[in-house]
Amino acid sequence: MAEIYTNETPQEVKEAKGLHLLTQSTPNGQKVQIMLEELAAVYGTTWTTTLIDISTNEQKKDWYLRLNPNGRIPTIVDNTKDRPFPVMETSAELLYLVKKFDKDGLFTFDDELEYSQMLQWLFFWHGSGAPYQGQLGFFSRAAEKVPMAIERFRNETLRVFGVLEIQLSGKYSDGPREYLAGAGKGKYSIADIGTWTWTSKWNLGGFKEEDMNAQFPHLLKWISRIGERDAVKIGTGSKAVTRDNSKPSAKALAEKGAELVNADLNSKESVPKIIQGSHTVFLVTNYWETMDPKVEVTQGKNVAHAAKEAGVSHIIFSSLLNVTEATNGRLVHVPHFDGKADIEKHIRSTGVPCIFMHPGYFMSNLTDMMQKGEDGSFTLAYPTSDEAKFPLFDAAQDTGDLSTVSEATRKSTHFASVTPEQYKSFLPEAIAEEMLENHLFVEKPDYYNGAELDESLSILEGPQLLGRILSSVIAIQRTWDSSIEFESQASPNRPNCSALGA
Ligand SMILES: N[C@@H](CCC(=O)N[C@@H](CS)C(=O)NCC(=O)O)C(=O)O
Repeated sequence: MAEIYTNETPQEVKEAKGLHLLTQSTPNGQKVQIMLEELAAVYGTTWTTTLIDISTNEQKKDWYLRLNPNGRIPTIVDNTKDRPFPVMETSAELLYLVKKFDKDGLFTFDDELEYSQMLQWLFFWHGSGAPYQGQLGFFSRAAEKVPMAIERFRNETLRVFGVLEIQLSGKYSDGPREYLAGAGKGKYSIADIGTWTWTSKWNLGGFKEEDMNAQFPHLLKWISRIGERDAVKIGTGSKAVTRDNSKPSAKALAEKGAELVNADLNSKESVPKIIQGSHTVFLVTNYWETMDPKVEVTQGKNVAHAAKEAGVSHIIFSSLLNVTEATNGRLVHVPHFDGKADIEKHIRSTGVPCIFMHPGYFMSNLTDMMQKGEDGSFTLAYPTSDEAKFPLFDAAQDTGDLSTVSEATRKSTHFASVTPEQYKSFLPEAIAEEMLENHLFVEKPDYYNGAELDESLSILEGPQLLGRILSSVIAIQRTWDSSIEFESQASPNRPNCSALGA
């Protein structure tokens, strides 16, 4: 039997356990993304994700064709079988997912006739809807305009919108319906999911709102009804889960049109929402937000637990040493280090593959601590001798040293060893003891407790590599991130996700 994976298959695809989704947040990708978010909300279903960039034709490469000979996204791979089992074609994927996970039949039907009705609408859109709307997009945006093709696909798209309008208005049945399939007003099912991701983008086909309202009022109401669902918003990226909605990065998402949802790291229930569908979790906890180590440790544990449940492939944690343990109780007031070490222990105990990053001493602290003298020179006053070794770390640039201050200011710089009391007098009372002991720890034993750093440095091959690892993690951390970009960048050059016109 031919190998399902090759050397070119991305490692994260080969190593995925459970369900793995290969997608881009296009109308077809979003069908499966929404379905998974629905299942996650009800049953806690978990999966991992690889984003495929269709603009580079990754989906046409040999490794991908082995999973989906049609060379299109999305594809799901079920790794719980003896041999990884790939599923292609969105409607087949939706059917596979409800069969496997929807134990209570919430998104499908038990009744034979209702089930048949669901299949009819699912197939109608897959075979007679998406291809027309897709081709309308393709020809409308193509550099070479072919009026006959545009006209044909425009008319056919309007015709299939009309078919949905007949069903939803109940014109030839029992009056208006809420959903495409099911008795009475119908029930939300995979037929709606499969149809909605395309029809909700009717405006990209060049249709006017007043015409749509006049011709397809029930279709438009159905589009809004489904668009209100949380899973639909999350699965399409119109809703973004952030830790703090007031941060500039969260605001940037909002400016792109995303609705922001706050996820509270303190709440066990809310953390899975952030982690769901992530490939790798990069965790940074902030002791200084509450200055309560219990809060920080609880947040770290909540994330570690949810990451394990979600089956993520790695946790990367920005950690620190336990000062109390390293000094055998000599320095016991550095909870912003100790708490992180506790979280690290907890992450290790989950068994999820993990990477711990122990950043050195933040150089940004130096600018706060540097005192400018009357003669313009700078003094750095620390409660250590000038022999203490500070592993300087610039969070943005990764490395640097004190001489840069001299270079930048052309003034001399000094180091001053001050007494603990003097040092504390520079600082607000609430943090004075903690910062004092933190610095005493740097002096003795030393920042990394005497550990040899050769192994860590050889992994990093220099600080730039770390930067690269982190930026690639950030790029993939939330499955549907690309959708917002995608919506706003529909361009004639985008290949073959034809709803958006390529
Ligand atoms: N019939 C397929 C269509 C999938 C499809 O056309 N996907 C588009 C994205 S929306 C794609 O992969 N385009 C890239 C290409 O054509 O190479 C399905 O329902 O899964």
